[in-house]
Amino acid sequence: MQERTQVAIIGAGPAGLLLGHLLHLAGIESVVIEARSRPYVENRVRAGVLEHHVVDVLDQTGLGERMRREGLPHEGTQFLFGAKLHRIDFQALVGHSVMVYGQHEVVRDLIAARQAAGAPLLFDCEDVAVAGYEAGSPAVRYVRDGQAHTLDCDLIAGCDGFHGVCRPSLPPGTWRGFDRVYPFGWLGILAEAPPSSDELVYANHERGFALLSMRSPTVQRMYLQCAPDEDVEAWSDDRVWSELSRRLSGDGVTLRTGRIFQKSVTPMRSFVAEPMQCGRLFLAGDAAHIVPPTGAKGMNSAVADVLLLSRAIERWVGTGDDVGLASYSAAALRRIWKVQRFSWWMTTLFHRFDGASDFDRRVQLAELDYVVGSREAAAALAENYVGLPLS
Ligand code: FAS
Ligand code: PHB
Repeated sequence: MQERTQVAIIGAGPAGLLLGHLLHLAGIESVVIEARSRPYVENRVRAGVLEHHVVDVLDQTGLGERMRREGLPHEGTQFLFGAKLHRIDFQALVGHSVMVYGQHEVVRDLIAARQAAGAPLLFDCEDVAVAGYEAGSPAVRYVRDGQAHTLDCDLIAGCDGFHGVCRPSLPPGTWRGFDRVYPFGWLGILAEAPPSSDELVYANHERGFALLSMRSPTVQRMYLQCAPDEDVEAWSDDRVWSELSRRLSGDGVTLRTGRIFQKSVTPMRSFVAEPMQCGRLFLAGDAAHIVPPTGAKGMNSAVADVLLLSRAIERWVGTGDDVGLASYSAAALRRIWKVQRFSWWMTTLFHRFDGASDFDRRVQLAELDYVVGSREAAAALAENYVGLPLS
């Protein structure tokens, strides 16, 4: 079946759904094509911290009501090392804060908005493939309910994540990847227990990193550093709580435990694809780059890409001027490399690296001590954490 739209968006994660939402508000047609089911996408637990410009765009585009009601504004964060807590006061240092509101909640709000708008959002699409984007005749092929479809379009937004089909479809020799794989992963849990702290606690402990986060006044989100291929079945609830209590032991932290209802292991990697576009195909979000979650930048970077891309598409559709599209990749990469640096730096600051010498360990602790003891250093961290300028 032959169909047509202005923009074909592949992937219904934060990047694809927000792009569709912004284009709809600009009167530009799009079709979102998603491989998974709606329940799968809506229940996929990932990021938890929204940068201030993400909060702003949700507020400004009619998506802020539930976030404002259920989200948790955070004006600072806590660093724990040497059994001592140190607060980084974002609001005092840089005049901005962040919002703790689960990525899956943002996705649910975006899906609800798209359904309310009656804009096409196709779940359970199989055999998705892109074509014609170099020749100026972009099209997306997919199978749904056993029926083969070809969607002709003016351009394709590849928002299909790190394991999608868009980046691998790029012709060899037209792009290159930059990669760093870390020798550890995170064991993440969701637990029915009130937060053990009012703010996030990032812990540097000799046994390894731990992070105390939350999703609501009754659900905690916690992480601990583990092997990249850790067997999650080897971690009973008791073992998880015992390890977390060792790594989060320190003044003022009282771990509150409860039933763990979700456990998973996430490997850690930094990756960037350059360029992020080819002809009429534009990559955004994890399709183009991934970061270790230590700096809470994954979803926030996807939103930054989409804000750039949507403005470029609106200019092109409205005036025929393609200067925004032509410069999209360069502009997006300029910001994403700064985000990569910050995410890499936060990861090196907090994790235990096997093989690190005693000297390396002392330097790591000295850097933490410097950051929490210097207003300028703390402000530099805060500026990155709450969200670098969009351009
Ligand atoms: P996404 O991966 O969210 O969305 C891509 C969508 O495309 C998916 O719905 C997928 O089903 C779909 N898709 C894939 N292939 C397709 C195909 N062939 N056809 C159609 N659709 C296709 N970031 C943080 O900041 N903090 C965290 O704690 C954190 N934890 C994470 C844990 C895990 C396990 C993972 C994988 C990532 C985590 N991230 C975290 C990063 C994460 O939040 C991403 O940055 C964010 O989901 C990026 O959004 P998208 O670019 O939309 O990609
Ligand atoms: C989370 O709540 O999932 C979270 C928060 C901060 C991070 C990473 C993950 O740096």
